[in-house]
Amino acid sequence: MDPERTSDTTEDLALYVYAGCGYCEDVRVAIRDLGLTIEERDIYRDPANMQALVAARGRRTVPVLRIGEATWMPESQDIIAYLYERFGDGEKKPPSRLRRWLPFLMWGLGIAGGLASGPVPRWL
Ligand SMILES: N[C@@H](CCC(=O)N[C@@H](CS)C(=O)NCC(=O)O)C(=O)O
Repeated sequence: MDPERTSDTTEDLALYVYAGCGYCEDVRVAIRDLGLTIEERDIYRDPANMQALVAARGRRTVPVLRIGEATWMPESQDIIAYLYERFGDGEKKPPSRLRRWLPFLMWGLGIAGGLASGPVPRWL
């Protein structure tokens, strides 16, 4: 592992998000996987965040990673690639999208299984 990378911090980063945004969750999964802490700025909870985002980008689409003062990086997949490139150990790869959807898939299968093994309807 590059020793310089271990001393890299996330102090220059802020992630613009809002609650319930699926693409933001993709980025959060990567952040957790990398063991990072990145300040989140919710654009609906704090109007100043919305104002700053729209002033910089002309649109409110999130997630956007702010890097330092001047760089605003949109697109969840670009943000994820950037984080793995900067903070990954060279071997860690972004988690697949399946990993994000697996809990929902299992939940759906659980319901389907529950229905299939439920009480036999009277008309059968
Ligand atoms: N391709 C973008 C899509 C981002 C996106 O569609 N974000 C939604 C929330 S999950 C959004 O901000 N929609 C409101 C808008 O675009 O004004 C990415 O992967 O980051």
